[in-house]
Amino acid sequence: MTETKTQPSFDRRSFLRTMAGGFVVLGSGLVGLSGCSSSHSTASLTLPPLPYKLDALEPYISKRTVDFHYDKHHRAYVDKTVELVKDTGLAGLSFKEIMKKTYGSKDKAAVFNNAAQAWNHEFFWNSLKPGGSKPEGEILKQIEASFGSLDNFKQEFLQVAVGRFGSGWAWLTADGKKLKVSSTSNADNPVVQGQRALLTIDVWEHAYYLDYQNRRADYVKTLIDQVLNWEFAAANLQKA
Ligand code: MN3
Repeated sequence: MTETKTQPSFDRRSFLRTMAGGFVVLGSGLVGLSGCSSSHSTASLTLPPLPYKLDALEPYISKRTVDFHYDKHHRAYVDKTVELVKDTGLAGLSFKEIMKKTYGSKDKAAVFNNAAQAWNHEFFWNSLKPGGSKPEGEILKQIEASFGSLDNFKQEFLQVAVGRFGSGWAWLTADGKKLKVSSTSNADNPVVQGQRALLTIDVWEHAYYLDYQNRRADYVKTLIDQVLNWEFAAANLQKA
């Protein structure tokens, strides 16, 4: 177990995750790194694997941006949530359950912010697909019924994303079968507001600054045109 010399990057990440899990075990007062106890209560709160390679979204999002965004920002929200729920009644719940339970609670704002950001980021990675995709079938029908045309949807989605002042998220949501675009501030999301999310774009500066500097509109338009995961959106719509 101590021989971890030349790991490829994915294995190195798995190893680091294992290490992080070990610290959790230590932190909760159990016995050391070897005690990979199945009973420790934050087992479900781990950084989910990125659904593609770090460079898979190039040239639209650079490997460097994805590396920082996933391995630093997303990981920090996960780790902070684990730290904050340790030894509380929230330990053992998923990020989604934690964000729903703490939404609007003043004394749990930090827990909400971190758990919701962990959930938002996993949803964001799944909202993107290397090589892109096109809406087809039922979801295309609903896009056209709700926005008039796919081009109108793209324009409205771009506008809400660019119009969000400060940090936040742009969303495609479903209200029954009716589709809408909206944006939320900071860690907030449509799910805790009782809506169904289909797709999201992260418009925090950390999502685009290395590649696009202050040009948020260029970043959002590029994602909309090149890498949205319409199969993920369609699957989310089917659950509606
Ligand atoms: Mn982010």
